[in-house]
Amino acid sequence: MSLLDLKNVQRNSLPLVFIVTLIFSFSFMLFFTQSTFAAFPGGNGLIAFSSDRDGGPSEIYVMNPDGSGATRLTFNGQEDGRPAWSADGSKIVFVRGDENDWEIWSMNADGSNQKQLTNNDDDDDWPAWSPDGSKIVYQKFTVPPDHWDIWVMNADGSGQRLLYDSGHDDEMPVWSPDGSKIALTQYDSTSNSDQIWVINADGSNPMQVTSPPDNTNDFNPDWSPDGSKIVFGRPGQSSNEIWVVDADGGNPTRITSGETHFVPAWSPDGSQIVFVHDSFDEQTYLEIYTMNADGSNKKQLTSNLTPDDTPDWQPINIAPVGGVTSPINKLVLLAPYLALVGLIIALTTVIIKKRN
Ligand SMILES: [Ca+2]
Ligand SMILES: [Ca+2]
Ligand SMILES: [Ca+2]
Ligand SMILES: [Ca+2]
Repeated sequence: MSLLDLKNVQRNSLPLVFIVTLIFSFSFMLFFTQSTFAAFPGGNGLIAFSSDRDGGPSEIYVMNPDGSGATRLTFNGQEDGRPAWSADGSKIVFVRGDENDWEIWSMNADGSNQKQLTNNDDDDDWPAWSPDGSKIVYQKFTVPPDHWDIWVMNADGSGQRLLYDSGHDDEMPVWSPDGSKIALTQYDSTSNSDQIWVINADGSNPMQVTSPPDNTNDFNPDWSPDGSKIVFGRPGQSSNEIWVVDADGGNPTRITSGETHFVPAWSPDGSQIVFVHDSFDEQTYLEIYTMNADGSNKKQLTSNLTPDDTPDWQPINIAPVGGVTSPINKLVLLAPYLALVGLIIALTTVIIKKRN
C-alpha cells in the first residue's frame, strides 16, 4: 500500500489503525511466546553422541540428523559420554572420567566453555537439564549405602544435594518437558527388576510406571516432547527392544522387534526416536539410527568400526538454515518483520491524519 493510497483512505483510517495494531500485537505475542519456550520440544537440531572413531577414549560429537557433518567437540585422554542438550539447545551436559571416577561437565553447543561441575570420589553420572536450564539432575553412587541415588545441583555445580533414594538403585533420571516431574529407573528387590518410576521434581510422590517381567531391567527412559509418553528399553528373549508407555503407565507398547537397541531419545518435534543399534557384528559395532516414533522407517546414521553411543537430539526454537521449517517456525521468522511493517503503517497513518 503506497502513501497515496493511505491518503485516500485517511478519512476512514480508524479501522486501518485497528487492523495494524492487531497485526503488531499478534506478531510480538507470537515472537515472544516462542522465544521464551522453556521446554525440550522444538525443531529438530543436531544429534550429539559419543564415539571412539578417533581412536578413543571416547569423545563427544555432533552431527546432522541424516548422519552428515560429524564434528568433534571434546579433545582429551579421558572418556567423554552421555551428552544431554539443554531445552534451548545452547548447552550440553555430559560425563567425563574413567572406570574409577566419573564427573559431570557442561559446555556450549560448539564445545567451548567446558566446565567441571562435580569433583569428588563418587561416580556422578547420567546428567539431564531442568527445562529452564537452572538445574541438573543426575545419579550418584555413594559408599555407604552402596547404591545409586538421584541428586540435583544448580547448573553451575553449586548446591549439590540428594533428591531421591528408594533404598535401592535409582538411576537414569530425566526431567519432564514441563519441569514438574522426573522419570528414572528404580530397582525392585521382589521381582529383581529395574522399573520405570516418575517422581515429582522435588523428589516427592514416587509413582510406578512400568512392570517388567521378573529378572528384567527396563532402562533409558526419555519423555516425548509433549510430556504424554515415555520411551524406554527392555530386554527380550535374545534382544533389547524399545517400548513406549503413557506417562501414567498406560498402554505399554513394544515398537521394535528382534534386534538389540539401547538409549532411545525422542526428537524435539516428537516425530522420531534416535537410538543405538547393536548388531553384534564386529564390522558394524554400535551404530546410531533414527526411526519414526511408531518404530517404522529405520535409518542408519553412523557406519564405522568403533562404538557410536548415547545420542541426544538438540531442540531448536527456529529451524536451521536449509532445514525443514514448520508453519509455526515460518510465522515466528516473519513476526518481527510483520511487526515493523505494522509500526510503519500505523505511524504513517497517524501523520497523515494530523496533516489533515
Ligand atoms: Ca575424551
Ligand atoms: Ca565424581
Ligand atoms: Ca538409591
Ligand atoms: Ca560405529
